Amino acid sequence: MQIDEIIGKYNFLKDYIRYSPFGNGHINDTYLIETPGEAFILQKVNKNVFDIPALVSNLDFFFSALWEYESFNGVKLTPAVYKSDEGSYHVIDDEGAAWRVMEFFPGCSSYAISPDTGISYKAARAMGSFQLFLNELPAAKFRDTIKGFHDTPGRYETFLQTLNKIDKSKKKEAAKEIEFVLKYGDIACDVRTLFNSGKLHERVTHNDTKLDNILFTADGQTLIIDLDTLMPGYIMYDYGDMVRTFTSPAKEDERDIGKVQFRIEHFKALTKGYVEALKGKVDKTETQSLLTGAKAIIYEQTIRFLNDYLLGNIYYKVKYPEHNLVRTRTQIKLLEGILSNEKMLSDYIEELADK
Ligand code: GN1
Ligand code: MG
Repeated sequence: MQIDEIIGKYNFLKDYIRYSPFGNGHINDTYLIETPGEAFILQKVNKNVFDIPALVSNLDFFFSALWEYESFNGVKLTPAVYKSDEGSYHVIDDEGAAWRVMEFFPGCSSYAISPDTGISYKAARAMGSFQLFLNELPAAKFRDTIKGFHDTPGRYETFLQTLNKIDKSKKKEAAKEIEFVLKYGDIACDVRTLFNSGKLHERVTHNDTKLDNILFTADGQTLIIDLDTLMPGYIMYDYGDMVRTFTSPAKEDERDIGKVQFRIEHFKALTKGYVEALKGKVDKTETQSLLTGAKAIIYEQTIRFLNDYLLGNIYYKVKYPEHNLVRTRTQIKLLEGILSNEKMLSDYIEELADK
């Protein structure tokens, strides 16, 4: 279906002037639609990645509960999604992809790199406030939009299978990175043990809490976007993805690995923001799992990028053939930063939680 046809399903867009590609997500296609009065975001959700019926059902549930929560608590958590003329939050095209139209905030900012600890604190605090709402939603009503999304042990298994199927020359190109993943397989084992203990509280979680999924509006609001992976999960992964994306002073695809570092002061700021927002609202096992979550998600992301590189870049959008390998290397550097400070980091989390 053409974009024009989708736009035609929203009466308030009928006088639109133009649309243009917008943002830099790795998975979905996003456009800015300008009308004479205001602008909107139009997004096409990738049907090859997401289980669209599950996603539509999750978000219908989420948005129908959100409005009341926001007005009762006097907060705004995420940009509005507007209903089509048929009264639905998503329009499904003839190929089965889902489209949505959302509120746009002129002059808003989002960051690929956290510019200062104040932003790290504020963004994590907003993610914590968002989780307070998610805590009120029944996880049993939500379905997986991607099977095994944050299943670190499962990702590790998939990676081993990939190693068995690719040829030697490909393996040679990424020999060091493969060796790293194999060396730290115990991270996946620890996660499996934690899952199997049955003690970790399953909640509705965001599952893609990277820094650029947090929007800072010109009038000072901090909003959470990119809700496609909203599904049952564990807060350790949401915390972990913030650690992964707030602490490096370099982009996820920085080629100069010397620029990638684990910034402890950002780790502290984001941990403070998140733990403060969720004080008394998560249990002890969850608090104790946070650092495991940080290690797990960075390890998992290393595997995902590397796996995609080895399979010939079939999942992530790439700008050049080694793009996923470059991304793999930044993840490895970050994970090394965490591993060499582990005791200090876990003491810091414990100290905050006990305050
Ligand atoms: C993808 O869609 P985007 O760019 O926010 C990915 C995340 C990864 C991230 C890495 C559905 O997120 O899981 O962490 O890239 N989303 C999906 O930058 O796979
Ligand atoms: Mg996303």
